[in-house]
Amino acid sequence: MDSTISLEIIEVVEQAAIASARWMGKGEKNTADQVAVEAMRDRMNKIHMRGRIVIGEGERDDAPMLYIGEEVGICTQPNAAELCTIDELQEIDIAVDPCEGTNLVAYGQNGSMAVLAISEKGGLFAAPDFYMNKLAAPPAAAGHVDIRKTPTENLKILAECLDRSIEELVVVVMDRERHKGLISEIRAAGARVRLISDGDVSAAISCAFGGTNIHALMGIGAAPEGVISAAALRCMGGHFQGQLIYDPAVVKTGLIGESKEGNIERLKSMGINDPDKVYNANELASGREVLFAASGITTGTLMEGVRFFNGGARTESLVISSQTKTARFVDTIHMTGDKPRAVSLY
Ligand code: VTB
Repeated sequence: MDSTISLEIIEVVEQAAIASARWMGKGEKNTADQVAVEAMRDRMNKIHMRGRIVIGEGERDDAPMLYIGEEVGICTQPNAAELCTIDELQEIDIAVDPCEGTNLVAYGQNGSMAVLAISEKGGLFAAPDFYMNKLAAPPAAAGHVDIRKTPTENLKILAECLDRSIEELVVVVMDRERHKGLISEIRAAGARVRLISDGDVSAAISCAFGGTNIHALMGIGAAPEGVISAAALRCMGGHFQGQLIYDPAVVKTGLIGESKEGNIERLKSMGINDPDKVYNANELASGREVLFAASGITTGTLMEGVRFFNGGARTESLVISSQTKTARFVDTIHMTGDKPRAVSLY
């Protein structure tokens, strides 16, 4: 993978975050998403790369932009051989979520971000638009906790790995009816629960960083975002496991079909013969090189949201690279006004 991509990709998530943040608090989640998609796509198409969207806004018919299979980048043009170097012509796979937590943006709440993951061709699991049961935990617990164990067992293991009591653990869970039992069990085990209304990618990656006071993410969210979370945790050595949910009795709304058998067939047609398989971070983001980038739209645990001022905007982003073994926080001032002016540092 060409190393300049990791620098340019920062601008991709920054531009998506800025576009979406203009719609913060306006109550229009679809617009907040759409403008992020457009901005992300525009900026991607200015990069010397040969990208293919493997996780995006949906199938081509439903999503006019950043649909699954869409090619992005200068090196996808017919005359690419004249425009690009051999390195830049290597095919890469891209998973995007231009506005993760659309409701959070629409209602001006914390924790939304523009996010993506990149790897060489075949390096990211092309997850179907299903739900996924997820378990994320810090590097110290990687490989010790296991989604096949009960939450109570995992909390005991987590406490041991982190050298603290269960009472000192905080688990993030999405506030959903389907998590009623899970929430009761975590509380009964002694840990504390942080309920979020949306945005489990932010919660998952927060597990990889000490000092966030987030020690695990448990529960069911969307599968495509599970792959993006796994990409970050794979680079950081954190724990991530995901198991697809295909039984409408477990999750009734949204992404999966009405019939369990029908869903199993759908998975088979996508090449997934074992619907109960537990995927770990290395399987969901298996590439030799994996790159993760995110920019805060509204303020979250790891990043500030976009702050607009007269003549510009300021963003905070995070780029994690398996190649350089870095997690880089980038604080950027974008000067958009015509007249040069002094920018406050605080
Ligand atoms: C959302 C969103 C998450 O999953 O909850 C979605 O906030 C699906 O769950 O961040 P619901 O259908 O219950 O809302 C995520 O997008 C990602 O996992």
